[in-house]
Amino acid sequence: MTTARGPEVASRIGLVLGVAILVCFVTGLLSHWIQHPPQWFWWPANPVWLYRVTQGLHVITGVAAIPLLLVKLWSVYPKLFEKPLIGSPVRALERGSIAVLVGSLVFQLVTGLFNAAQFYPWTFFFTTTHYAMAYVAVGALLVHIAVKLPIIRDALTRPLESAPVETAQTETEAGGLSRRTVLVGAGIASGLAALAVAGQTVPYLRRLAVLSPRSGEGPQGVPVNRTAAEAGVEQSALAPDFELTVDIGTAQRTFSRAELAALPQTSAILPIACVEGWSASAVWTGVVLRDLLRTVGDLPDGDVRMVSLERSGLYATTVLPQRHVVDASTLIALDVNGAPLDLDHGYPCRLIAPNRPGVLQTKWLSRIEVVQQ
Ligand SMILES: Nc1nc2c(c(=O)[nH]1)N[C@H]1C(S)=C(S)[C@@H](COP(=O)(O)O)O[C@H]1N2
Ligand SMILES: [Mo]
Repeated sequence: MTTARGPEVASRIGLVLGVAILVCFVTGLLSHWIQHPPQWFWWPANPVWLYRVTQGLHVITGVAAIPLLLVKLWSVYPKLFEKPLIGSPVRALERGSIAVLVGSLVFQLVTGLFNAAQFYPWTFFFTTTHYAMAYVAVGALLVHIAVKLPIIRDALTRPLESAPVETAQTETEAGGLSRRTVLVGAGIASGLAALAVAGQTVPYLRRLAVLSPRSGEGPQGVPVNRTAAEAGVEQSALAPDFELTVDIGTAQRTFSRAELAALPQTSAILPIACVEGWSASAVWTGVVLRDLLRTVGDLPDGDVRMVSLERSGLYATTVLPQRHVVDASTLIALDVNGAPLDLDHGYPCRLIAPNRPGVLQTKWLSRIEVVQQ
């Protein structure tokens, strides 16, 4: 038996894995709440890059956790199959909680990775399942830590290469693999995995983004998540009689693209930060949303719904909270990086608001309406 296995390695890997999971969980909760805000939830419009950072961390820590989890499983592997498999009720409970923990963690990491690659070899709805399973995983993790606390504390306070007598530890006995080697190897594997996805969101790491499906390719220097053809809006977006309707409840007005372009134009440097972990900053130019609303009537004090030319689907409409409606850098963009929006970036006009997930930056706008309370 290679004795580099055991609590010394398991507890140290577990500690780092635990931190990664915690960061991943918290950033994941944030992302979920921004997209499905509970009454009490508050998310600021500034700093504009905050969601870019939290969601980047979500995907990076999730990917970094994969090698760590594998080494963690390896470090305790013989124990997982120790006889009796079930045993006494207490033992059955302990083993059951480990089965739930391992199962839910593997589920979270695999579905998350596949989602980032936009690969869905399953039929359930990703976001709700991934969200619900996060509570299962973290709950099982807390139980696991509580149950193992004496072992963890003991192992962490012992020097790494000290071993209990019954698992006498020498390099040769361990097949040349010392505990330090295992830990350093796990760290390198995890670091490399993190780097391979970090490039899709950290600009100067872009060339390392070998695992990143959308790392900077796309018209006008911005990746595209869903094209106009995929959304079925090519005809309506290019129609010469296109009009954007702005309805503030008490008044309503329509604007052609030329009329929008004739209004005062403002530029803002804002990122598109996709929930899948890629992000890219760009210079957006267009009409400040609150100014556009004011051309129709008094600035309403409610949330505002963005309706796309896209007829159906999850991205056809989104609701922009009031805090973002009144922000001076929330634009109905007509241009990006100095040229009219590419059809795939939302031509004739799209929403771009600060510190919001990409999925809520509605493209191909056809209607803006105040949500009636
Ligand atoms: N109408 C509509 N808007 C949309 C989408 C979409 O599919 N349909 N995709 C969203 C997603 S998931 C992202 S990340 C951003 C990407 O914007 P981009 O393609 O211009 O980079 O647009 C968002 N706006
Ligand atoms: Mo996205």
